[in-house]
Amino acid sequence: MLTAVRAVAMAAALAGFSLSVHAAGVSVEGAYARPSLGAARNSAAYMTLKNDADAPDRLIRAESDVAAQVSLHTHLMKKVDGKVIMQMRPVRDMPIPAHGETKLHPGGLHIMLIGVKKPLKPGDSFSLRLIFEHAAPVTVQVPVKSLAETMKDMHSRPTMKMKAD
Ligand SMILES: [Cu+2]
Repeated sequence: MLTAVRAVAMAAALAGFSLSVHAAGVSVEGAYARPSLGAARNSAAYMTLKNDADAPDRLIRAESDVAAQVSLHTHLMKKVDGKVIMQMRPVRDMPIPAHGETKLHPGGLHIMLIGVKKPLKPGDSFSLRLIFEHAAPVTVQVPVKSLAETMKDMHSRPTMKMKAD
């Protein structure tokens, strides 16, 4: 039995493919971006990052030709003169729990596109490459949604969620 398994493994190795059916890593679901507005020429991309590995991972960088600069951002609630305002600030990375997911959404974590090279309108799409600490890089095609659709997603609250199983 063992020798048979070893023989199969060796044949697989010689054929240049791995016996593992599924490579653990990070996958991306529901990616979209908001349209760029006015003269600011900024946009933001949102998505769910799913980690099916046994160890936590992190999104450490994002790259795209669509904008002059691509940064990882979050929103913070801040009290200024007794008024609560929402402010963006860069983050070093976005942790993704083992067998869990991290949701990027309006009002929370997002990938900031600073200085888009041409205005992004609903129906447009662009390519975005995500680089992780451990998992293989993932390139996603990101469709641009309308502002109304983007705002709808603002109510989905939790930024980080552990899979309950
Ligand atoms: Cu931002």
